[in-house]
Amino acid sequence: PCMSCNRDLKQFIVDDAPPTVRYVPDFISEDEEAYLLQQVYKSPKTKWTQLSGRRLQNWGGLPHPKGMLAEKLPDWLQAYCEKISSLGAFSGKTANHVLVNEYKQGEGIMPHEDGPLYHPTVTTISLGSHTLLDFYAPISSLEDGEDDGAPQTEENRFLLSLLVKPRSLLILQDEMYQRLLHGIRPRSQDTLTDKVVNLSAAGALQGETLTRGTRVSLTIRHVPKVIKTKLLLGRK
Ligand SMILES: O=C(O)CCC(=O)C(=O)O
Repeated sequence: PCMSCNRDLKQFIVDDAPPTVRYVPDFISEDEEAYLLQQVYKSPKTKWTQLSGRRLQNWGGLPHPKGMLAEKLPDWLQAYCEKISSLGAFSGKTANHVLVNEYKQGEGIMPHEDGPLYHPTVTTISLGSHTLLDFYAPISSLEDGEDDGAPQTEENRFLLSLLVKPRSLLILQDEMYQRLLHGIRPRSQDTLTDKVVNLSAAGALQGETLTRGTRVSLTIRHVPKVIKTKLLLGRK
């Protein structure tokens, strides 16, 4: 692993969020963004799965408790997996799985956890549009009388948002990955409040209203448990 990398990434830590958020603005250039969007949209139609509120491409294999039957990543994704991994994001391992999500204006994703099949780090490159990634406290398991009686609505569990701009890299670990849920509200516009904890790092101002367009995100992760196929023998 790259010894200087953790230090290099330190300057990108978002101090006003729980541990640990790194936000790297302009991680890729406009040319790279255009290239990646071109690759996403020239993939076979059959790579897309339509879900409610978004569509996605799965690359690298389907994560499974018994192990992921690994599939070779296309070169255009492998290059970014290696680039991000060389920063030390996956403690020396190389990312081997990518989800491409496409959100049209007004679409989103329900609050969820990413679960135990991944090394507990998620890295995301955003293309095409900004979004707000919202974070929520988990539903409390406290018994009657132990809680404060407030109903556990989504609104009450909402904690903070991160503004992710196009071409940025976001790295979530620790409590932000392991404990909190994340989601994207299905909205066409975002007004930035003091709940957006990385405003200055993202070069934005409180009170600003941003209009969303179509956003494509590359969610790049490491799946530790893989079933190696014959074709992959000899790969690292
Ligand atoms: O688009 C994003 O940045 C979030 C994607 C996500 O949460 C997921 O695919 O599980």
